[in-house]
Amino acid sequence: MDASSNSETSQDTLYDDIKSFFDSAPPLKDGPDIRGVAGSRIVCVTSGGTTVPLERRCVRYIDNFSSGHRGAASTEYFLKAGYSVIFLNRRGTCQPFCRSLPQDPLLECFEVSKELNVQVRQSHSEVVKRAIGEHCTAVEEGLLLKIPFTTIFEYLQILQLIGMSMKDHGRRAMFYLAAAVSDFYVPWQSMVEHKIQSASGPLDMRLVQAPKMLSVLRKNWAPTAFCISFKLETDSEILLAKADMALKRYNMHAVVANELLTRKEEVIVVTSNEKISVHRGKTEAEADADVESPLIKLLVEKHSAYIGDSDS
Ligand code: PAZ
Repeated sequence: MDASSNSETSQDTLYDDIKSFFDSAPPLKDGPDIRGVAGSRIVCVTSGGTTVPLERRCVRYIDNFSSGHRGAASTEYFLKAGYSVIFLNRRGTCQPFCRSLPQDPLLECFEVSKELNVQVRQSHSEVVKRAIGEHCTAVEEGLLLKIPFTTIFEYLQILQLIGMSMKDHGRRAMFYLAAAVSDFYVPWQSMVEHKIQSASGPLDMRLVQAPKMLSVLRKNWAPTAFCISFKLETDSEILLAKADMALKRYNMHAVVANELLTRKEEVIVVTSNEKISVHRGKTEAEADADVESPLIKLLVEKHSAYIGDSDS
């Protein structure tokens, strides 16, 4: 067998795996409707981690560490840069415009006035007002659409629907795939219906590899969109090699490489001809106090060059 027929075979296997994933996944309750999203440039920001259910009537699931901070902060910077954002986010993780809110428990942020009106405590009122204002404006003007997911089944089905409906936006569409998507999962058809019983002894369960959807996103769902994926590692020795590999294998326009412990301080943007290290500012007051600020600035420039290339 020659090299080209080898790669055709692995491509066929990938398509079979993807088909069987979608055919067997529990159908979505409601599909997303992105028609109301306005604006000339549009980005789909994915955020937070997917869960892997172990039972159909799910009591137990595998989860990961992702807080959704990267996706929420990036969404704010994309909105500032004039993009419309589809924020595909894990339920219960960080939301845009909420980062500055007080960490106090909800009930401690409010008080009841003498007239029995509920009001935000004076100490919190400025940040709460700003967060509500910026959030409402973005949603009401059709610039921010938030779509929640929990499981890997929901996430990949919704991503496919968004991908296919972004086709019309051509090169003006971007995918910014910061979600931490499970590499392994239990196929729906081999998952037990009811809660796994401990009386049956040690748990022996087979997880299969999740099909790599990035290549179909690029090739079939949204072939003209500008695609940025993320690569997280805990071992700095392998990080850049893995990011390079992902760039080539999935034909991404850029891969953002980050390490678990330093992900809020530094990321490295890997493209086919450069590796650019992006840092956050040293003080809270600086314009780039979040690493997402200079990161989004850089990616917006690269996206503009990509759109410009096609215009010329
Ligand atoms: O969500 P968060 O702010 O806690 O972390 C962000 C991140 C590390 C999940 C993201 O930057 C990332 O690398 N996502 C891809 C992870 C992966 O390699 O699957």
